[in-house]
Amino acid sequence: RPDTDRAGHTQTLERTETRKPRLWRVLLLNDDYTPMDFVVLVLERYFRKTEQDAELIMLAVHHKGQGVAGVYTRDIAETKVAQVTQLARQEGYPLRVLAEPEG
Ligand code: TYC
Repeated sequence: RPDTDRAGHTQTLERTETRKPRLWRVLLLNDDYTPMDFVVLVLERYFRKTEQDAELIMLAVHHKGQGVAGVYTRDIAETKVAQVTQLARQEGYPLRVLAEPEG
């Protein structure tokens, strides 16, 4: 917004617009083979859930088919998907984890 000071010089008030990044949900999908304890460990270690929350989320996924492990910016969400998928495969489990944009 231009304005003039006492000397008649144009002053410009600078405004920096910041936009919030789109957030991505990291989803856990149910399957018949991944052990419940492994899913709880993943929720604690990669999604910083308490043991109680991790158990509730794991059971919700087990019963409903899928559930939200956490919500992050895109890079963080994709990194979590890659890390958890790698660990699950290393252990021989078919656990599916994916990221989807929110909103
Ligand atoms: N259904 C699995 C079992 O009975 C447990 C499980 C829960 C697997 C959540 C995947 O995302 C998952 N061992």
